[in-house]
Amino acid sequence: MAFPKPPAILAQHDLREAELAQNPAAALLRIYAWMQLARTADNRILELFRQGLIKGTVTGGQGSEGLWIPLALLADKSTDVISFTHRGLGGHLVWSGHLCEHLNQYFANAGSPTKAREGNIHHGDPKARSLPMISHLGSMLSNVLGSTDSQRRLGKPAVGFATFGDGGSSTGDIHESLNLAALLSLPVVFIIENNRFAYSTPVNEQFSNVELWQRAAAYGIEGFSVDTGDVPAAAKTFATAIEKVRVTSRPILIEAQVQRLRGHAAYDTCDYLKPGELEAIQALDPLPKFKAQLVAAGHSKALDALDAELSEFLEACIKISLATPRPTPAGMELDVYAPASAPFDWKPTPATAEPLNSAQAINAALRKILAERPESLLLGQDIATYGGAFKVTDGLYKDFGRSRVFNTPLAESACTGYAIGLAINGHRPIEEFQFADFSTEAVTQITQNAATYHFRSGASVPLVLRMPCGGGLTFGSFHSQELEAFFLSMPGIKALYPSTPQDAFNATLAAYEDNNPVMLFEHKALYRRGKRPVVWDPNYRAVWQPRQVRAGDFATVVTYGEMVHLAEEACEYLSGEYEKTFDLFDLRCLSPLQLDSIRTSLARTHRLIVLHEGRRTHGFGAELVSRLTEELFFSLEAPPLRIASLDLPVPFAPELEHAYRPTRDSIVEKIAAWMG
Ligand SMILES: Cc1ncc(C[n+]2csc(CCOP(=O)(O)OP(=O)(O)O)c2C)c(N)n1
Repeated sequence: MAFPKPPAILAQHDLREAELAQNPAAALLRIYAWMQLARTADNRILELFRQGLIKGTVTGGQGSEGLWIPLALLADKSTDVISFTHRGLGGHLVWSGHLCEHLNQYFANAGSPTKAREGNIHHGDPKARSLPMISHLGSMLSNVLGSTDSQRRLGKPAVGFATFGDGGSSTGDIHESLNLAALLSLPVVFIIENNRFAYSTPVNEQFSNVELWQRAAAYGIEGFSVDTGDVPAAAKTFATAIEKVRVTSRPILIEAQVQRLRGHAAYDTCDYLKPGELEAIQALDPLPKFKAQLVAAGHSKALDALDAELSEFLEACIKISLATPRPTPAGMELDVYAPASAPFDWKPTPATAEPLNSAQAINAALRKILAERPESLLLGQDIATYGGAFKVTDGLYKDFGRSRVFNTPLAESACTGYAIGLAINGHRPIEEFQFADFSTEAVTQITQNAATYHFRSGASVPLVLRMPCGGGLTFGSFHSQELEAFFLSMPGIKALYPSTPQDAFNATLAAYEDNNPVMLFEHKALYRRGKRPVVWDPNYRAVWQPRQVRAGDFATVVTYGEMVHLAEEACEYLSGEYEKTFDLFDLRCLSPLQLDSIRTSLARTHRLIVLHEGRRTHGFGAELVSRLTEELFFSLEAPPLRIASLDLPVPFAPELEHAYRPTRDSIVEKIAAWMG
């Protein structure tokens, strides 16, 4: 069905600073038209929700239009980056798309830009650099930083708009993002949409008695407050600030005073407000005040005609969106991941003539990536001059410079969000976590944001997360963990776990060229264990499949990481002492699981042993056993054996850690007991 033609004034999505001075009437009428459309659309969406035609909830922007409309009109939408808050419908309308598409999102129908996989205002337009929000307040800022930086790296004069509420201002991500933007000198306008409430909680119960814009000084950036109740004045202030940021490339923090005219969301009864408080807030509504200014300037007739035209357009759009078919589940599972990329055109050069350990093999792969792929960059703590805690990035900063290899502050969440922003915009960042354990600081960005991105928006996030993991090195609870089961219970993440230098080299290249977030688990104990020749392997993508390490017929053994080496030793011993041979598989790819060759083996051996270093309960082995036996259960000749670490935090002392995790001897003992 064709979308209705918008009123002529809505063909203009832009407003330049000069226009406000030279032709204020035209500029202000344009602002008014978009504000009125946003207001009436928000009001009608609320009614449609109350009629049960819109599900979930709706958080209207009534009272915030004096912020969103001038801002979105003033932005250079051919290059700038934004992520709106849950009150920014007006901004979305200006930025891109037809009103019908936005309504389709609310109706969650077949025409929804998120294919109805997300609700209400959780959409954007990644191709037009409007980044779709996730619910977790604070999380979108760092994405804006990354995409803005990506635009600048591509030579575009972009400004980013990182927007959040007074409630969101208390999250850690806000601090991390402000600090990062100031540190990297990113051209980002941070905007606080201060409506003085987080749901029912007033600002005096959210933070101590400071004005939010004053926090700017702590980051060494400019900050100020603006009252969006005076729309023409606010528009001028935004215009000046945006152009200043565009030129100076220094971030700015703006606290925009707005109103929240209809409570937090559709279901909010507002009974936490004092008597008369809601009426007092509603008396500050910027739209009637703005309209009165325009009427006083002689535009009464034009405004009446415009209001009627906008209302007719809105109703026509609602009609079309209501008639759009309901969505179907087709393609949902396929869309969890972005489609595979074609292999990159790598130069077929060997990593080096010398044998390498795994740390050196990863270093060689990273060097190859930096040399051959201009969109690549490396970030992480201490990875530049120092070469990383495990020296895996040794020498790369020296050879490729700070723009490609750079240190980050201790801000895993914002740095991951920043990397996501870079990735959405066409760069391919590789982020090193100093220890995999610290990735828990970035759980929201990894599992809720990056991992869900393609499913909900269709955009790819080609991002490699390097995870130095594993124990046996007396590093204690917080530097030794295996977190694969923790992360991979969430959909949308791929994961490789190499156990040899050649696989480490291949896995780094394979992870890099994938169009999805890929966790690269690197066992720290393997970094320096033994050097092996590492060659250019045209079949490097085979690391996405298991590797058969030994052949045998008594049982099928499945493992990965450092345990591959212990399993080899155990199998060797058992074949000598017990004359039993084993099909031993190094899984290599933990997500998405590729189990066909292992299933074929199990169909022959009828016995399954699963071994891993992570904890047993809810461990990765539970999934492996289940997947491998659900079809072959009745052909098994023994119950599957699961060997894993104890259900404990990783203990520190060597004797305790030895008792905690599988060792060659404990593996032999457990298999021998199982064999009976
Ligand atoms: C990190 C996080 N915690 C809790 C919530 C639930 N929540 C949704 S909106 C909201 C209030 C947000 O207040 P504010 O940032 O001021 O935005 P406003 O709704 O007032 O525009 C809360 C608590 C959330 N979305 N994210």
